Amino acid sequence: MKKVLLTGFEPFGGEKINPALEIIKELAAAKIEGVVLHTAQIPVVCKKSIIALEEKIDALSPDIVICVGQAGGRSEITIERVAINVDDYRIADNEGNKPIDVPVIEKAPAAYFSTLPLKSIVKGLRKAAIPASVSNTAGTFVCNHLFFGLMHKLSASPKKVRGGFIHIPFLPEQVIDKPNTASMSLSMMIKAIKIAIEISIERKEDLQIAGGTIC
Ligand code: PCA
Repeated sequence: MKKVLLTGFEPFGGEKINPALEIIKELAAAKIEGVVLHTAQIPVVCKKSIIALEEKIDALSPDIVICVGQAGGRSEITIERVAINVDDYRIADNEGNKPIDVPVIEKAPAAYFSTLPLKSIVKGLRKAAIPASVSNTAGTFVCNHLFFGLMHKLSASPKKVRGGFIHIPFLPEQVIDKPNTASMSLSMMIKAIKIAIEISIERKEDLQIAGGTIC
């Protein structure tokens, strides 16, 4: 059995819900073959987000960590490739922090790559008729912050733990007052995260297939 830690953020930016949180609530009781699944809610607060995640990782010692966040406006499930060492918040986080051009972690590397099998996950999701792609930016807000904190911690871990970040679209009920904005149903997103967990466990090496962008 593999121990998987799945995290989701609380609502932010004036939204009443965060699809990531709705997903983890639903998946908390789900049965996934070969998996002991643990879930955690993460605050959309700069430093506190990493502290909450680190506490969970230290308490559980998981084999895989997948963090999920809302990327309002995106139309697909996007598997993030890279976390960068910068905070540059266009909006304040849930406690009013608004850092501009400061490192997530002082003296840490400029970036870390996800260690999830990105291409395999995208392929598996598309096979299940779920729109998905690799993303080359997780932004510079709390999601990137948490993703960077995750990969920094895992890079120093004596145990080989794989981890990464997945951004998901709005739920349909969030776009009622946002014309021409993409959304995805909760059931499709739940299915997508389940598939991502299954593939992350199955595939140690990623597929060598193109998933990049021209510009
Ligand atoms: N999305 C935000 C932070 C929390 C979330 O779910 C982001 O993309 O940074």
